[in-house]
Amino acid sequence: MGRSITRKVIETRIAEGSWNPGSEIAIRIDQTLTQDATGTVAYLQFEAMGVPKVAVEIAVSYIDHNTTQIGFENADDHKYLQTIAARYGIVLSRAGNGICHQVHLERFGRPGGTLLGSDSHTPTCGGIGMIAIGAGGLDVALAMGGAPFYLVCPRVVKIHLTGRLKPWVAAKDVILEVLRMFGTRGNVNTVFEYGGPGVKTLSVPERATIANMGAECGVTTSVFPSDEVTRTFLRAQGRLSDWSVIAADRDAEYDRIAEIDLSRLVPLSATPHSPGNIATVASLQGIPVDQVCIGSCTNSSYKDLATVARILKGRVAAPNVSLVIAPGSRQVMQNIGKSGYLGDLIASGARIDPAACGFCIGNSQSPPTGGVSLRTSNRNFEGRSGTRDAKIYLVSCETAAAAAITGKITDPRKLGMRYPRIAMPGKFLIDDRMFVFPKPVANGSAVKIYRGPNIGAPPANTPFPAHIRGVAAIKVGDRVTTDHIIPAGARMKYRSNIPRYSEFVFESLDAGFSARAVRIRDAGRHNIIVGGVSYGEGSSREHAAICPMFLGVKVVLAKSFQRIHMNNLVNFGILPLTFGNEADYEKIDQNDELDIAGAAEAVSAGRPLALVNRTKGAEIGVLYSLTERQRRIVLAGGLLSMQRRKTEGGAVEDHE
Ligand code: MIC
Ligand code: SF4
Repeated sequence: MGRSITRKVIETRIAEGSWNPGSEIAIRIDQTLTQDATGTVAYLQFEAMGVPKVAVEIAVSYIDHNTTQIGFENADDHKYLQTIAARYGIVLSRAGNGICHQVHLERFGRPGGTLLGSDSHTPTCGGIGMIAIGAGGLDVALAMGGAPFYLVCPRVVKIHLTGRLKPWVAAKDVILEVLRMFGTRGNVNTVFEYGGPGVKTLSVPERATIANMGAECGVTTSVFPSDEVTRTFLRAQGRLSDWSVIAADRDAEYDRIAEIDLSRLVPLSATPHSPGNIATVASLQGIPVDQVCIGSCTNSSYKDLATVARILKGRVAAPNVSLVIAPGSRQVMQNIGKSGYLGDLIASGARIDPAACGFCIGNSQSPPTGGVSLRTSNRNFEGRSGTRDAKIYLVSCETAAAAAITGKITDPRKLGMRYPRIAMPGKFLIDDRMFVFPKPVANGSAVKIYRGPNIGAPPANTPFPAHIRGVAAIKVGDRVTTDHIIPAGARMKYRSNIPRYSEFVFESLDAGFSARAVRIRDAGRHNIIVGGVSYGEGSSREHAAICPMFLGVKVVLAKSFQRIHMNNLVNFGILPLTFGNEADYEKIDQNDELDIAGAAEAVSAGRPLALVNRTKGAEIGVLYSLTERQRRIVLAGGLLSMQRRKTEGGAVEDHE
């Protein structure tokens, strides 16, 4: 049997284990990326490792999330990141240069390579034939230091594309169809590999849109072949030498094959409040719209914005619509400027935001109370927009532009216009001056690291307790996202200040949680979080583990976990447990006392645990699915504690 692309790329990078879906493997990482919201803590941890210089082919530190600087905190963080980059041989992409995923695709991604990024949408570069994976900042810091990345060897699902998209149907509709087919749960440790004759009809940015939102299905990553279309894209980027063919063998083996006929797709939307709630745009027609936001790492390429410009040309946004457009990169902004499309967008009344995450992460452009916002981004979790009761619909650029004109949700096929076909530049205007490339100073050690008053020390933890004497400090429902666990938006400026940021854990669900957890912790008991299915969906932010750790959380007991978040819990010494019988979720209430006698010893030996609800007098079956390496990390109180103790010559053994 032949090999899939996924298997080929992974097998050439394998550092531990072998190709055997479901088992733990470690792979070598060629490139890393960080962004400013996860980057500061990642680099604090990197510094703590004592590595003199990054050991990967290229490491890029992007400043793209917190560019609306309210207060000094983010500005300080950016200076810190700039000095860290100079010191350790990292490329810095300055604020204004664009969103990490879009810029990485344009300037650094290369077919057949591996990329690890501290952002859940890192798989965007799967559009160019990379195995690109999102992870917590600590995992990325380790990779920058040259360590391999541990993951569960994935099962590979082929998504076989046939046909060609009809006018007004876009790549966004393809991934919304994938979300309709696969949902947001049950796809962990899986790679979506695209193939079939329909692939060649999609440009690299279109493929990137599809790979980007595979994150919403919870997959490890998504990947496309690298072909002539990829070559054309890389040539237009002046990077022909980075091109190579990446293809699956004809008889490649897959765990499952799903087929999508592109010509049968129609405009779709993810309706409030989950990227998995898919409806046809036709069925939503007529809903009045307050806001339209176009951009984010999903849909902000040259072709996306040029298409919007052609649709809006000569028109002005409907009076009830606030129209916001954020280009994905400075390169996109410069190129739509050069070809005149930017002028059409400005003339339509669009407010042009900087090339950054902006509205997508909720730190600007909040919709009105109870408002309807159509967005081309990838997440519509409740409250993420910055307005708790706003209703966010995720749509293609075409559908967003149609609503901007009509003021209500409109199937773009009903606009009565000819579909604008965009001629792509044979060569983009390329201007790399907003990157700061590191100077080959000997180990950069002469560079002084700048630390503002908001930047703390890397977070530390104590070893896992021998016995858990816990309290169910909070009980939450299904699909609690990392946005619920630790909010982004206006709170994101505290990313480098763990004690302060920790005050906002579960803020939108229970504002009293943080203070209660501190009381429980200070009374000498361990905090336990009780959750439902798919706990920790969404972002890769390790703060959703670090801040609970700071508040004394030792265990999260849930019906199921999202992959990146579960790894983050382990990395910070929090034990992720699942219910042996999901119905037992009902046997726990908030404030119940939950004990696990001999927890550390049992985890160390890989033995089953017995959790007793002392308040209810009930025993609850709990499970953990951790490799031996992960068990050792939890017992040490997290990866950093384990490394520290190793350097200090402590008793805790190394995880290697
Ligand atoms: C997001 O889209 O939620 C973010 C903000 O990009 C996060 C990263 C973060 O929280 O900093 C992600 O997707 O990983
Ligand atoms: Fe930025 Fe939004 Fe993409 Fe996250 S999803 S990286 S916030 S643009």
